[in-house]
Amino acid sequence: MEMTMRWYGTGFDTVTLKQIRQVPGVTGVITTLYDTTPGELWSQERIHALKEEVEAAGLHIAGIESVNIHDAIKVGTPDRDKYIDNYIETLRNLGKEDIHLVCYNFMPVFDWTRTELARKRADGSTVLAYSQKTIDSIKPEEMFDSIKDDANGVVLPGWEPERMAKIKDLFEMYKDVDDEKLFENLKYFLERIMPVCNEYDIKMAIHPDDPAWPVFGLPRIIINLPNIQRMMSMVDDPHNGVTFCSGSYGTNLENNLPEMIRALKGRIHFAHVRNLKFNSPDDFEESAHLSADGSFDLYEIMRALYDIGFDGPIRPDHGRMIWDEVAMPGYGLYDRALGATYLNGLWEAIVKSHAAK
Ligand SMILES: [Mn+2]
Repeated sequence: MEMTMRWYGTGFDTVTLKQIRQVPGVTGVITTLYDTTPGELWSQERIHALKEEVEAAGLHIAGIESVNIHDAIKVGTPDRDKYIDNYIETLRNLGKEDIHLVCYNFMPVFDWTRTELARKRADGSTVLAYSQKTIDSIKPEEMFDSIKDDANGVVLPGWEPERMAKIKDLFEMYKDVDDEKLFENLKYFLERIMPVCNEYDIKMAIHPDDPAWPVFGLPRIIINLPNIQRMMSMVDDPHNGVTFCSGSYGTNLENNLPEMIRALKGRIHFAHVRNLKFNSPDDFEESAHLSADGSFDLYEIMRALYDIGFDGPIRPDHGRMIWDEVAMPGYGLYDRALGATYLNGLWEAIVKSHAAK
């Protein structure tokens, strides 16, 4: 595996490439062109400039998170082909710049959902949290207003204000889209992009829906092992794979994370590893990465990745806000650096314990 950190780009991220370079063992970044909109064509020039900036800092681009999918593609409207054409061209331009991993998601309306961005914990740190009771008591259009004051003034990925202003229209757009329709539209998209993925060896890594169940009545399909297996078999190509995100699949306690990893051998192209602390089955918060601080055994998760021979990029995921840092919720430097160091430590111990046998 290669340890990486997510970086939103100069002007968008409070964390610098220099800081990331100084986290022991981190050699790459997972980045994006944050000012592009879904459906927009990424020029090779802009990708090249981003790559040069990252490489000048002594790092490399290990993958893109995300190239977002336009709603027309997810809904399957008649104009979807023009957006898929742009997506194919973007993939081609990434391939020409020697970038071979793309993370994306197929979630309707909301990229991810949390009810709090700064829940205070006993140690004074703040974390993202989710309460189903809160979701059940508010309307989707109230969701954005309820969290935006805790966003530390930054635009959250998937929660852009201009997008949230259209939220009722978005719900209207998705009103006839159920699980079956969403699978069908995903299949159509994947079938169209696989030729360019094969030509440039680009691994597509779908990110799970977060949380891994329907929210506000919207369909959610990338939520458990049977659904991922369906997704992979309907377009059976090794380039059609997954981002294994422990914090997203883990929202559903029925998902056995190490077992899922073992079952997905060869098709996990990217890993997000973090912990969650469940206070009840429908209330969780994003704890520190350390196993003892949350509900998951991070050693078992890392061991499963080792056992399947995982060799892709991995990154610590959302971190707590600690040491008075002000940053995008979940994406401060300090706790993610602790997370990377902890995951590297687990990995070193696993590797050496195998070598000793
Ligand atoms: Mn994730």
